[in-house]
Amino acid sequence: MQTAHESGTTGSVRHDWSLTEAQALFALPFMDLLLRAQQVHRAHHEPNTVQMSTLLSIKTGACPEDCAYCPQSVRYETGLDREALMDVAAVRASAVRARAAGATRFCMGAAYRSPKQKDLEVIAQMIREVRSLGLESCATLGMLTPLQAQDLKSAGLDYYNHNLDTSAEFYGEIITTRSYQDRLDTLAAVRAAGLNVCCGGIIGMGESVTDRAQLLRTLANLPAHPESVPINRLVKVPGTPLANGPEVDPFDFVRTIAVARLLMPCAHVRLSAGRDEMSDELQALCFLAGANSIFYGEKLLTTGNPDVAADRDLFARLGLKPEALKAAPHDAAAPLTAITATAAAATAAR
Ligand code: SAM
Ligand code: DTB
Ligand code: SF4
Repeated sequence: MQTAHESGTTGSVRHDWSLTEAQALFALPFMDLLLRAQQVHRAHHEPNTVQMSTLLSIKTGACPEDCAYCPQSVRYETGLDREALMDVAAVRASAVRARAAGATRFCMGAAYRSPKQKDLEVIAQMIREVRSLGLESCATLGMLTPLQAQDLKSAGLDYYNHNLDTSAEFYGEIITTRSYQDRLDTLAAVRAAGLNVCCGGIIGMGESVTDRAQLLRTLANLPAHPESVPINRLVKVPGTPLANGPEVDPFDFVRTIAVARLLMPCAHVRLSAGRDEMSDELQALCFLAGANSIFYGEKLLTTGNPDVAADRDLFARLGLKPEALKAAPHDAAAPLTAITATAAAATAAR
């Protein structure tokens, strides 16, 4: 008889995935793939438990990069109001609201190619404020040098988000102003600084299944798997070059989540942008496929996200609960377990 390990149901942590192997997973019958993904999920994670991050755009629009999906690029007419770097008190107030709603991580996003030193000093203060509230901190500020990554680590940053977005082969169709290698270099700097890595991609930009397989195996074959893997479904923003792109078959989106789960068993796979246009049933399939993290709160960076009441309702209907922090940051001002317990109780009461 085969052991669970031999039949691939526990999911060993590997860094040598071939394209053929990843493609074979995408080609599995849907039910077989979901079963395997849920088995591997349960071997590595608490079942029915979802980590919740809240996003805030701390500097919006006027970005010099040309990412074809992005409403914040200065090159596209998307009608977005640009906003300078927020002040620290306003960011703190937003983090307080996120914590009260039940988020455990607060992610600050800035429309930069790379941050300037004077801005990093302000952002370091924001990070300290977020951590003093007992929240995990995350930032996504574009490319970083090794020294900048170290400065963010010194300020207390927990996670840095920097996505590969797609395969190296398809990348040039989407972005021309920086290279795939630039992104890998930033990820290496983030890892070397001792930060947790949040890195994923976008589905629905016209990429092939092979591109999706290549993206996921590139992530899985990094020296260490990212701790968080956001899988975004393209939000088609009018005015961007991808505004009229092809629809993604919802089952293919679920398959991508499942393959991410199988290739990176210990990672938190985040069902990220695009949830606002997903049915409850599709989201439930994504959780079944191994997604165990979401962006929580009415807004992503500039586009919509399901409101808190809708997510609490969905969690209650599916029997899902928010993940508690494993250990509160050093200077936590409030016990996070109490906050998540309150959020869970609110959910259960619905
Ligand atoms: N400027 C920084 C950067 O590019 O790394 C940080 C912010 S950027 C908006 C963060 C990520 O959001 C992108 O890498 C992309 O994966 C995702 N994103 C942006 N626009 C999106 C859209 N319309 N739909 C889905 N994901 C999107
Ligand atoms: C990620 O992978 N998705 C988030 C976060 N990391 C920064 C951003 C999604 C942005 C969707 C478009 C918008 O709201 O501007
Ligand atoms: Fe700028 Fe980031 Fe948007 Fe690209 S994804 S245009 S780098 S804000």
